[in-house]
Amino acid sequence: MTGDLVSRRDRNPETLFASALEGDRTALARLLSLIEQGGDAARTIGRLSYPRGGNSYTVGLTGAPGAGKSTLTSSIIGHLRSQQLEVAVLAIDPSSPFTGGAILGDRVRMQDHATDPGVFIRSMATRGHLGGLSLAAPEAIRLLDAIGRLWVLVETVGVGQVEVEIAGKADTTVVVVNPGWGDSVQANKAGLMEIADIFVINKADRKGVDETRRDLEQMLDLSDLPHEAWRPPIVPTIGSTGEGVPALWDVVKQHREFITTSGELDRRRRFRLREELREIVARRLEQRAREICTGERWDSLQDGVIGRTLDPWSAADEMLKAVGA
Ligand SMILES: Nc1nc2c(ncn2[C@@H]2O[C@H](COP(=O)(O)OP(=O)(O)O)[C@@H](O)[C@H]2O)c(=O)[nH]1
Ligand SMILES: [Mg+2]
Repeated sequence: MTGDLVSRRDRNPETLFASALEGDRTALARLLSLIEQGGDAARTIGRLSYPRGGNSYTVGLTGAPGAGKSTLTSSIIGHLRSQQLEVAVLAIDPSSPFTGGAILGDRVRMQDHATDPGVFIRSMATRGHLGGLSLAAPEAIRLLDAIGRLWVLVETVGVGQVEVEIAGKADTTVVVVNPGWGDSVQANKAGLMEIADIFVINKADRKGVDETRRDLEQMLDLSDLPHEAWRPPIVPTIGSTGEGVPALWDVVKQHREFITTSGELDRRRRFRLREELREIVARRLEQRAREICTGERWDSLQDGVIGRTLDPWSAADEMLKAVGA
């Protein structure tokens, strides 16, 4: 009985949000779980977070599985912590068979920072289908923003269309490749080229760095970058030792400066919000469609279509009348 009361209070988004604002990490972790699950609690969290946000800056790291994103992220955390900067990390994992085991690996690797109060690390998996993540990820980022994390790092696997889209939603997107990337078939190359603000050639301790740099330069030459726009720099790193990480971070800061002063950051954020809003509306309509496609009316329209007294389009029109669409 008492246990029930406690767990109910523990799941109350308002209470959790207030605690998270005061630095309670368990409350923050619970809020992120609620966001992951979607539903009413997630909406409440969104309403609480949104007015408090707008201060943090998001850096996305994406690339093929095994490229060294988590290792690199860990080194970046170390670099930021050496300057007393606080950071939150969201590792987004599509729970595919390829990366199913990676969450544990990420945790182990990032464990160096597990007890540091200036660092908050969270893996986020998809429940069900990927579409849910395209709404859950920005909501999670807004929550981290609302509780005052000025730097939010987001690690995503750059394999499929949706993952690449999510990766492209960061303010600065870092695409991580390895020497010999030209031979790799795992990454969505065209998609990654499109979203890259910065290229990292990680595992620069291996041979083939120069060839990979040449390949990337050539691809950049062929792409139609707007005149005088930012040309994505190429930075070699060794994630495991942290070599090249300060140089990478300098470039991240330069990019931030560039898109802030050029107005590109505002344009990107506006575009993202518009897309998200559209997606929310689409999800709501989808939900509504599931709700109205049941019951007597639905059955009789179905019978009409099966009996060929009604065509499917007219039947759909009839159903949509119910929602005034
Ligand atoms: N040789 C070498 N190995 C690295 C480097 N960075 C990461 N690795 C290793 O590459 C493997 C995959 O790294 P991980 O960070 O999990 O990749 P992720 O899947 O992109 O997050 C691990 O065994 C790392 O230790 C590097 O710069 N050089
Ligand atoms: Mg990883």
